[in-house]
Amino acid sequence: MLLHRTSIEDHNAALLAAHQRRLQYLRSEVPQVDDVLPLLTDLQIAIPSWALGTGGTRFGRFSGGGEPRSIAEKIEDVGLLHALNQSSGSISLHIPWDVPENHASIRSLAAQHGLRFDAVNSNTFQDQPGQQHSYKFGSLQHVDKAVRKQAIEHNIEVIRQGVELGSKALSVWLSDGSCFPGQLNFRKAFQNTLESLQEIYAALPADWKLWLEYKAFEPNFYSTTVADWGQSYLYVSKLGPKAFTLVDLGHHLPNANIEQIVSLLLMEGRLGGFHFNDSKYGDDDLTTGSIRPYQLFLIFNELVEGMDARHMNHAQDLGWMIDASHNVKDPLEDLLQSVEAIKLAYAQALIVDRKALAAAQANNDVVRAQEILQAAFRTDLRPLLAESRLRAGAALAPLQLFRELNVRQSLIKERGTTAVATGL
Ligand code: LRH
Ligand code: MN
Ligand code: MN
Repeated sequence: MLLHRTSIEDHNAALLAAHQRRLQYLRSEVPQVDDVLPLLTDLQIAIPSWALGTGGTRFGRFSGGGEPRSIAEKIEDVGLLHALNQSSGSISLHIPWDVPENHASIRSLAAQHGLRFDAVNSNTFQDQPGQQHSYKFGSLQHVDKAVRKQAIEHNIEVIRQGVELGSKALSVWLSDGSCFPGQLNFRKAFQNTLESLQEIYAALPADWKLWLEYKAFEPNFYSTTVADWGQSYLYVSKLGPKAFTLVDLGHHLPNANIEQIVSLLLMEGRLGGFHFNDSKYGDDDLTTGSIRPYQLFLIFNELVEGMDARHMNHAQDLGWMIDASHNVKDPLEDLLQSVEAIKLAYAQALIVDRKALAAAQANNDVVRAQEILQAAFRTDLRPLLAESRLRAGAALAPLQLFRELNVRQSLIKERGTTAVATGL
């Protein structure tokens, strides 16, 4: 389904007067509004191909229908999101859930929608039909060299696919670990994993990055071989300058101080980027900002401060991606909500009075420091986001327009109700 420009223009025309009223008020309250606008426009959030269909749990899946059946349809869906918000300008493929075949035509379809290819993700956490060795007891950590070799080769193949598509990063998440004490020699598992990663790293093109994700538990419930940021940091610092730690917000033990982790990784030049989602209990993969929006803001607060201190480009120097799953929502609506929440947290962090905060910190004025942060967090910057969309040619209210245009019904008509999503 293609979105016509006129649909967006008509929608914006109808909402314009109310929008301008709100923006004018915001301008009178927040002097930095016009400095923040271009930064907001620049920030693009990658959409994972596996989040475009309805998710599920091991207990079941309830598809809402109209799910993409091919890479082309996944690109079309992300194109639709991008047309609505001009903030979802790339797609991240997961191989072999996605099997890119005709690279040139996939690339040109993406370009037609104004999209590029974000990181490519490898998958050595599931066995694929016809695969010679099983990953039941791990992949890059495996006690059997032949299994490790198979997993290394898969990662190198994923890099090759990514090169064809114009990706610039390989994202590695390992489910490797153990379910019971005694199952694994931790030191050997670490060393095997490191050696395997070194072989993959050696195959990275010069302008590529390797992002190593960590996760505290699941599917292994006793140990994970890349369990936390410290372990990921250890691997990436041993690998070399093109390796970075990737922070998936849902991959921490309860109550972890993620903003502090982010700050230190950034300080050490080892923060690769994010998988945004939200979590109440574990790797819940809920809509970003739906459970702990203040935490999200605090993460962005560290990002803005830390990136500025290192003179980094906010939009380009880190990977920004969603990694979510939607069991009861329309996936596209959910993704629109996540992008909005991410950009809102970013905007709030951008208006923090940094000079005043530094002064409060220098004076140990704890109350003032809290007031400064919460003043930014509690400012309603939604009109600012809407204005950045308006200027970029997107919809003032993407979710509203998505519903007004009955997008899901059109997709169901076009693609049917047969459930097709792959992935978790
Ligand atoms: C693992 C994970 C990782 C995978 C994705 C499907 O929980 O976060 O990023 O690639 O989910
Ligand atoms: Mn993830
Ligand atoms: Mn996850």
